[in-house]
Amino acid sequence: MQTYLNLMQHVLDHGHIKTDRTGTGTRSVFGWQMRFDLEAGFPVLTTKKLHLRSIIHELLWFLQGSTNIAYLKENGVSIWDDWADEQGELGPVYGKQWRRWETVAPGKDGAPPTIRTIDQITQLVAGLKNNPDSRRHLVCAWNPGEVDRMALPPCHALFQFYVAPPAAADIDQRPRLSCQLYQRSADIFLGVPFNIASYALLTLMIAQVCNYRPGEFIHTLGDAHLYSNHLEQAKLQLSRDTRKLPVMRINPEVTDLFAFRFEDFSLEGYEPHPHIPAPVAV
Ligand code: THF
Repeated sequence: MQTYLNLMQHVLDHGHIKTDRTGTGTRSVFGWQMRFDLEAGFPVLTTKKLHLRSIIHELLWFLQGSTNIAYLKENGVSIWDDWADEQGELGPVYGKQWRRWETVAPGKDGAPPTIRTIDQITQLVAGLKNNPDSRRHLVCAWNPGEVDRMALPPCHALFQFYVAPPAAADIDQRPRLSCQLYQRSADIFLGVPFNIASYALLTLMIAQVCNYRPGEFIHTLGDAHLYSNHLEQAKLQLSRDTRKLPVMRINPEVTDLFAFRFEDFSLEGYEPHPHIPAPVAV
């Protein structure tokens, strides 16, 4: 996770001082990339303790196609509370776009047009299994026709998968599955550690259901910023040494991406430095 600390140090040293929508103020750079080998351990921060429970439930919630925080609340996860309305609704955010992207289907033979929904995740898994070399393994959460109805337009806007053939010397001769995410806006202290762990987990889950080996998670950032009220926390983290990465164990019996439950995951050997609290900018 040294690559994450390098980003943090770079933004502290070279970030532009910018205002932002939340009124908090940031130091920010534009364009950054980090790579994580998913066979080198599970990429979760060791320089502060992360709440894996929230990350797993959030991902399962996205995969259900849900846009209401009720499921999160039932499971004690509060990371989306600040953006939901009184009914717990967030508008057509990630879950909606991943599983039920709406588009107009022209009516046949003079019939009026109808609404067609696209399940991008189901199509993704089918494509990865049936046509691994395709360059179209994409999921897009940024729906320009609907962003103005979202409580928060997606930060992790677009991701792509890639299947690489094994090297001749590899003992495990299965192809390796990698994922690259384009994140338009990246809250380096609070959000980015969540986002890395979340997409790493999604890649492990999809690799398992497709019978591929985990490859890399590549995290490409647009506006990468440290909020002005996170600077002391960032410096504290930079003073800490990194530790051995834990291993994520996933119940090997699950072969349907939508059948995973919270109990199917266990993180082994996670021995981080203590948690560092920080306020979230809303
Ligand atoms: N808005 C901002 N300003 N930052 C973000 O990271 C962010 N997100 C999501 C949507 N809007 C965002 C929400 N994700 C925490 C973590 C992730 C969030 C929101 C909040 C957070 O407060 N984490 C604390 C507590 C963890 C917990 O309660 O489980 C932490 O210390 O990590 C990023 O996509």
